[in-house]
Amino acid sequence: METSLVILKPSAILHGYVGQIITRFQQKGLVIRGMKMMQLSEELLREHYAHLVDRPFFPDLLHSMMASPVIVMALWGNDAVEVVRIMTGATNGRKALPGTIRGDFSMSGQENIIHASDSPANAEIELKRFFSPDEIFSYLPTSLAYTYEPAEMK
Ligand code: IDP
Ligand code: MG
Repeated sequence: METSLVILKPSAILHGYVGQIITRFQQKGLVIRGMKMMQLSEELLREHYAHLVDRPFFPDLLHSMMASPVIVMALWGNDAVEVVRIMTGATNGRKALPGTIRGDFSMSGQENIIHASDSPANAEIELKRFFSPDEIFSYLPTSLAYTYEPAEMK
């Protein structure tokens, strides 16, 4: 089992899509092991988006990500990182397939509703970036035995 880091961006908060997006993750079978609202700082965003700081759109991205508080989530499950990325869809909402979160809620490359970790290694780094250890809860939902076969719960 693994945990992915998801951010409901200001484009999700300001459109009022929070409930619909969280519902999708829960009905898929991902378990919410951490969730909180926070205001992102420029310092944190420069670290989180270090691979983009030299791109011409970076100042706009910073402004967009600080436009409102965000909601950060730790989502747990088998192959959680890959499952969440599949549910997220392509970066540009106009290219993201219908049925994906970006495909269904976004028309934009920047205002694309959520962030999702892109690899298990980055998920571990991002979880530490946004959560302290006491904000992650290791409970098991009662439905687990009907979400996975035994061999899948590793
Ligand atoms: P990802 O979010 O699909 O992993 P990344 O390339 O890691 O995509 O980019 C991080 C975020 O930066 C995107 O989700 C989007 O908000 C923004 N972004 C990426 N490329 C562009 C672009 O070409 N124009 C505007 N914003 C972009
Ligand atoms: Mg990325």
